[in-house]
Amino acid sequence: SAIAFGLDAPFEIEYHDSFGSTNDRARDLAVEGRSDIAIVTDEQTGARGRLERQWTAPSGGVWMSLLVRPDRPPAHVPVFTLAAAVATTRAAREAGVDAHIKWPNDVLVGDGGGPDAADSVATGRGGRKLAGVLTEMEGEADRVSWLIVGIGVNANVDTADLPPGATSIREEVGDVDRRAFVQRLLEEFHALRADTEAVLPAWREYASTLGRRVRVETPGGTVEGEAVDVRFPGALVVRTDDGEEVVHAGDCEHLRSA
Ligand code: BT5
Repeated sequence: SAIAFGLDAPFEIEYHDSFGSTNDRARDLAVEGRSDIAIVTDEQTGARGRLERQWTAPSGGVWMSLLVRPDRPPAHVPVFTLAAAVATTRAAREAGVDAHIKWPNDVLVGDGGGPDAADSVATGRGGRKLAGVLTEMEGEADRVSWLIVGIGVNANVDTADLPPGATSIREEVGDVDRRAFVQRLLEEFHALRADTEAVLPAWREYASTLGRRVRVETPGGTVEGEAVDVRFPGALVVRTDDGEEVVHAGDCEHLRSA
């Protein structure tokens, strides 16, 4: 294996040099009744983003899916997605990358708000995407049966091998020890899943979305206004001209402030 995964982690680790999509592997293991396992691969050949989008996953990244079975109703699942973004941000910051979270779970570099931030989002030069999270689950009405949290981090990857607007740890600060990075991320995620009350405060601390003008494309239409808070289990509260809207899902864009 390209990475020696003798990790002292709170998850069993299954490592692959190459795989189609680690989320698919995690789903097969879910069907077999497994839990608390992290599938990690050096490259993916058929990785997915949200809404059927493609995810580029060349060799050198941290491409990982966590299979867990939280004793929670399906409605609480977004808090685990936010926890994954927080854990990824902490691991990235420990590696020296000035990472922030764009609602709900994009990890960006160079978009911490302020007057120049909106421009940079539009050009991709400021809000450069370092990582993303794709959560899939199956559940009954009152209880999740399995939850897969897919996390993709552009670690030791050239930006030439990524889509426009993406960045990597290599690009920002140089290569990282992926084993230590994964260990840190898993420890953080493990701590947060055990203490979900801690997720939103941590998320707020790292978010670049709050206090910003945003446009969110939701399944029910476009919502534009100032992002004022995040609310359990992970909804964005947007102050619009007509009052407050609570947005549960969508694609969020940071806009120029005035
Ligand atoms: C995401 O989707 O950000 C979720 C990405 C999850 C990837 C992980 S890797 C392990 C696991 N296995 C999988 O198959 N998936 C998960 P979304 O918010 O929909 O963003 C997708 C968009 O980001 C694409 O349409 C591209 O524009 C852009 N993109 C694709 N690859 C990228 C990359 N490596 N870095 C930055 N941006 C990328």
